[in-house]
Amino acid sequence: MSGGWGVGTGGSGRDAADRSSGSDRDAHVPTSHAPAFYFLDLPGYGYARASRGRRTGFRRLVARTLDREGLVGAVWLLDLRHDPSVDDRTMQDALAAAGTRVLAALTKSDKLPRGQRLRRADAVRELLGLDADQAIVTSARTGEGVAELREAISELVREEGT
Ligand SMILES: Nc1nc2c(ncn2[C@@H]2O[C@H](COP(=O)(O)OP(=O)(O)OP(=O)(O)O)[C@@H](O)[C@H]2O)c(=O)[nH]1
Ligand SMILES: [Mg+2]
Repeated sequence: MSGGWGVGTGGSGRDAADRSSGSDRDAHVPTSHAPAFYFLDLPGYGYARASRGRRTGFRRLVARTLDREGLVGAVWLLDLRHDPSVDDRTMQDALAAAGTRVLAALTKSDKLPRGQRLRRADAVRELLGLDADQAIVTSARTGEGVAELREAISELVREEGT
């Protein structure tokens, strides 16, 4: 597939809460309680064509990433136009094995006529066994679904912090 995938982590959420309670007490400074988080952008896989060494390296990178303390979930970028590839299935297995929460961003919606987008989304979602609210049709070109994706990520991060 042509999409990479990113993983959000929320390791510093508690630190932010600790800091703000201190400043609240000492100086009555209004503080933001927004949890801090960041994204890791993993390289695209396509490793069916890569050397054995690179495949092993990539598998380790994924395993280590999914094992990170404070990992909130994975944003999995999948091209809306294509059914999941063998590599996608391998990634699905890794995500399932690690018990990672997944948001699927079904990308490049601008490349499909409007009428086909939801149909394709349902097909991909069903092939991957994802719930309706786990898959979001997006386009970096038109911005379709980007606000919704942002909100879904915020929700994941918020849930992790409670
Ligand atoms: N039309 C369209 N093109 C897109 C969209 N998203 C990404 N692209 C294009 O697809 C190509 C690849 O995008 P990248 O974001 O580099 O993909 P990637 O999977 O991160 O690539 P690697 O990190 O190299 O594996 C670029 O030419 C982007 O401009 C989209 O929503 N619509
Ligand atoms: Mg990339």
